[in-house]
Amino acid sequence: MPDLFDLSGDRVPLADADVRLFPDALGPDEADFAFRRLLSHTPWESREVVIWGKKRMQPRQIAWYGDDGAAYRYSGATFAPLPWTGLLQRLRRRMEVLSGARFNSVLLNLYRDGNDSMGWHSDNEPELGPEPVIASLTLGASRAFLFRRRSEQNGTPVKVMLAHGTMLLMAGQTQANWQHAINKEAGVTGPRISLTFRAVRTRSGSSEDRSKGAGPATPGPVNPKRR
Ligand SMILES: O=C(O)CCC(=O)C(=O)O
Ligand SMILES: [Mn+2]
Repeated sequence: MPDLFDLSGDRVPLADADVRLFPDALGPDEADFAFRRLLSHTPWESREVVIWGKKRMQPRQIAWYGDDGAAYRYSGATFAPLPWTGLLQRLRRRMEVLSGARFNSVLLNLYRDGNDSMGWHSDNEPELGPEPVIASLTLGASRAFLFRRRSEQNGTPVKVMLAHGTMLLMAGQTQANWQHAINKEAGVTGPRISLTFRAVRTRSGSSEDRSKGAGPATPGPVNPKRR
């Protein structure tokens, strides 16, 4: 657990961004418990995506949880969130205490091994607001989280290793100026789960009390560009 009075995390030196790491967001036992439980109890779904006109299965599995109105829009369809479990609510609370932000939904990604990945994208949908705060918790295998500037997509990416129990916090202008990705990694044999907590503007406004600054009402988020 981090020092009680140090809630700022370790700053990742990216210009025009606000990215912080909290390596001990969960203690080892908490992280082990959460990983095992989520791996076996989550109704993981595989989704189809269309890449260059061809249908493919997305190279990871997902699950979407959140408050009632926090809809998930994906490839033109809208999916209702699953209701919060006790464990996910406790994890959300921990992420809120560390980040000082409020979240009404969480996207779980399961990377079964190093063949699973996530393509370059920014989490910049209007439904997330102009400077979204996204807290991403890693459980299981370590993976490299890559950043590249949106304006310099051919540059060498900045690599941040995300290990079991680590939270990565992205805020401010991060999504406006940078993209991120998880590449395939030969040699990674174990699964990794990431939980990306977000504040989505809701249709009903029912979660506005919890997610400060949530505005009017369109379903969100999740970038259909990401593969
Ligand atoms: O698995 C990760 O750490 C990345 C997840 C992510 O970028 C997303 O869900 O938008
Ligand atoms: Mn993302």
